[in-house]
Amino acid sequence: MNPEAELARRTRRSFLTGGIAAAVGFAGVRWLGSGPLEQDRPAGLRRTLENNEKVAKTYFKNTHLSTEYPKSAARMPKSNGDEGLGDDLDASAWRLILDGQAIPIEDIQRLPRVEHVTELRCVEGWSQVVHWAGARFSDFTARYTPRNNAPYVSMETPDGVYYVGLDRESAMHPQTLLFYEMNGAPLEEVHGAPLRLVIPVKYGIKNIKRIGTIRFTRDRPRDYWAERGYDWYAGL
Ligand SMILES: Nc1nc2c(c(=O)[nH]1)N[C@H]1C(S)=C(S)[C@@H](COP(=O)(O)O)O[C@H]1N2
Ligand SMILES: [Mo]
Repeated sequence: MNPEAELARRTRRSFLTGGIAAAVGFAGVRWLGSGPLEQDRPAGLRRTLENNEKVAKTYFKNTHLSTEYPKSAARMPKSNGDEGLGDDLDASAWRLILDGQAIPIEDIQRLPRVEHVTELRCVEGWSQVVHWAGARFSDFTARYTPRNNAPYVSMETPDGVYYVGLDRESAMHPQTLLFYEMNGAPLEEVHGAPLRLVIPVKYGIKNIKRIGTIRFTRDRPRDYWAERGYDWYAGL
């Protein structure tokens, strides 16, 4: 066998072995309480693989989606919080900064457009159903940082005055959008133009307006409201 073929064969083999080891590891818990192992191995293994699929599907089902409402229920929320919106926006100069890339708004608008009607919930006790349209954060990530698997995401306004820290799982949630339209109209400055985050699995404080910089981080990022006594996770 030539060296490439041999390497390919070994890689395939260790991949398989690894997969089986993982499956068996999983099955171990079940097998502990379910009697004879030896004769049962092929069937057991088969069951395990079926079990893994069930676990994956259950997990998928459990991925909590925030309630969606009809478009007719959407209204403009009051403008609440203007930290980091102090300077007049120069829309033509704005770029989203990510890992040394400067991305114009047009590039984000070219990503698949996604809409949903969900509730913005402020920790102060009010909420408003809003119709948002933009790009999924997960689509943005796939396009601009395809191999990044850092556990946290940090987002800051261009002036660095307002900043949020997010766990990767919530950032990658299918309803988390970088959005540029609100209730069918271009996003207004007071609501975070040119680009803002909607993350329905979190309270309003995490829905940062006028995003300037995005970073993927190993350590938990600082967070404006967490530093002022609110819960860092701020999940709903
Ligand atoms: N840059 C920035 N984003 C922000 C805030 C802020 O002060 N500055 N306030 C947050 C809070 S507390 C809420 S409830 C929502 C309010 O969004 P709205 O003004 O569109 O209703 O924005 C969030 N995003
Ligand atoms: Mo808020």
